[in-house]
Amino acid sequence: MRAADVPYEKVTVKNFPKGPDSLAPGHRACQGCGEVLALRLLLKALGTEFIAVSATGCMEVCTGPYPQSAWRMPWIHVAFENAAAVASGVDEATQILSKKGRGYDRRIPVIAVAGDGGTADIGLQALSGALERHHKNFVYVCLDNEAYMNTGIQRSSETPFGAATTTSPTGSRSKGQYTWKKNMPAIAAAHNVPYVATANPAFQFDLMSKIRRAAAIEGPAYIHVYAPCPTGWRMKPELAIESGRLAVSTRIFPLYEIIDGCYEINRKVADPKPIADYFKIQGRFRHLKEDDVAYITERVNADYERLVELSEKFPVKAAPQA
Ligand SMILES: Cc1ncc(C[n+]2csc(CCOP(=O)(O)OP(=O)(O)O)c2C)c(N)n1
Ligand code: SF4
Ligand SMILES: [Mg+2]
Repeated sequence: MRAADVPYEKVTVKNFPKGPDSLAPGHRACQGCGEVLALRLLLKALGTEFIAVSATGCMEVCTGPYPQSAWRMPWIHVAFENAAAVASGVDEATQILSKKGRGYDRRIPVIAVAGDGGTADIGLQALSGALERHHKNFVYVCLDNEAYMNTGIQRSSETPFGAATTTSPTGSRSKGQYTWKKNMPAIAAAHNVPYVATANPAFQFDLMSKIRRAAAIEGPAYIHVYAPCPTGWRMKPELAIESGRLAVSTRIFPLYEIIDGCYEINRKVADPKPIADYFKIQGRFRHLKEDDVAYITERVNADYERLVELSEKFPVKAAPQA
């Protein structure tokens, strides 16, 4: 079956999952952390019928200080670089056990979770292998807070152009990060996987529906999640959702899906807000001048237009009616 035709239950106001959160309260994330909010919503959408694998990073450190765990399902903490390798092994093992009548009598999604450093930098090789091998029940979630936050805000290949971090500082010789974000959704899609999506906790129903869709599709899936980090972004803790909304309305972080290689933009932005609105609530961009912002705006718009072009040339098509 085409991935576009696989049925799944969207999350709406009416059917919002009830019951206790799959991520227990009392974890140690910073006040206003958008990354832990995204994780909580993702797990809530899935319930507890899955197996989770986490790379080292903020979410693992905050939720699993030995001997405690906030994860209310089987959860494996692995090294920084190998969440995808371990999750793919768990997927194969559960399938073999099931075939032998010693495992589950239904499909069990295996969800690998890692930060941007654990995904786009050190874990990229393991992720590429897992996507290429086409594991059936494998879903990979990158929580992108745009730096190595757990170890003190070092730049990663997902840190946006111009952002200040401790290793891309500002000063007379530097304007912060000088490279553009690595395009992880495009890299994942290049492995010919059936499902790739971007998501954002400010759009909670969209985010929760996407993880359900990813888990329902047979084959590897990749979701790249915008994860606002007030501590690392030098932002007031109450602004994580506002920054998420602005990331979409300025076109900085478009919401889209790539299904069977076809593109769908989930929130079209015909008339984008000024990127300066997004930058002014985050201290990491405080040093940027008007011409820097104009330079970034040009690139952001060009990237968005390319996405629009792809969605027009290769649209996700509904299945023909029988
Ligand atoms: C091989 C290895 N190198 C470095 C570290 C130290 N380390 C642990 S977490 C981390 C940063 C994690 O960054 P990211 O994946 O973006 O997750 P975040 O904390 O930002 O959510 C680093 C460098 C490690 N645990 N293992
Ligand atoms: S450093 Fe950032 S991502 Fe990590 S727990 Fe704090 S707010 Fe969340
Ligand atoms: Mg990070």
